[in-house]
Amino acid sequence: MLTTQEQRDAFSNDGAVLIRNCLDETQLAQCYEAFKWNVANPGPYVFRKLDGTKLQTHIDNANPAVKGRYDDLVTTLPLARIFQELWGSEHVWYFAEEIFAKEGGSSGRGPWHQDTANLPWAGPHWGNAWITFQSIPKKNSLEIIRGSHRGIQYDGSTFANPDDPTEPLHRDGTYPRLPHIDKDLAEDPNSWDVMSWPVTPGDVLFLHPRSLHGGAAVDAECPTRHTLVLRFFGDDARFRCLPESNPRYARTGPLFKEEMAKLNEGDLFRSPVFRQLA
Ligand SMILES: O=C(O)CCC(=O)C(=O)O
Repeated sequence: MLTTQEQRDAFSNDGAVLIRNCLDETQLAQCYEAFKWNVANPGPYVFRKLDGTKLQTHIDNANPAVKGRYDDLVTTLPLARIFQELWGSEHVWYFAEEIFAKEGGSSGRGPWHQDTANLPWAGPHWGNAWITFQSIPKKNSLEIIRGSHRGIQYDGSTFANPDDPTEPLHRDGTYPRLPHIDKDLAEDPNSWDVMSWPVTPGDVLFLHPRSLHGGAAVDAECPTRHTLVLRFFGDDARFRCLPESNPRYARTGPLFKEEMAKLNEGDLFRSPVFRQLA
């Protein structure tokens, strides 16, 4: 086994677990090369709404031009096997990548959110492998609310309003508005159970994408964070229709729209477009 019972319990109960020294130098270098290509070649889902604001972050998602490269790369990494163990799933598929680049020491925290507000996903067998290429202190790392993958599904954040990170994505009332977690924490540091870890290159944070999570700010001490997120799913992963109110996200979410249109509420999440790894 690549994981301990303690790590499997942590993923299941808390929604996240950090596994240290998960990738070797070669694997890490290959991931970083792919990340750098991604940054230099933005795809159709590159996110520019934070450009010029205090939250400026280069975010890109599921770039079709680099799909083949990641589909091959993930066959050489231990991540699928680790998720197989964390979930207890017989099979594992690779979904796609997302990249986050914070530079210049002045980008504020990425809004708290659940990926399942933006993407049509349900079920326990989903996972993000959060891979960061710099050493990051705890205060600048990804933060996750313990156990929130099993809690309320909130509306998403538009990620477009630096003054209100809870500005709703669907705003039709299907899901409650996101709580203002930073405001709550400023008033009472114990109001939310926040998990985060310092990371060094090679460590991988495995999180369930329904967990409430947000990337902490960078600062003078930690000016750069380059993060590659690789997403996977397993046997008990299902399609869940998103609200229809926001045209960009209506029913299927923005990614793999044609494939997603073939799925109905509650269907097993399966499509030949996703590489099977186990
Ligand atoms: O790294 C970040 O700032 C955010 C990561 C994230 O949202 C994700 O892994 O889905």
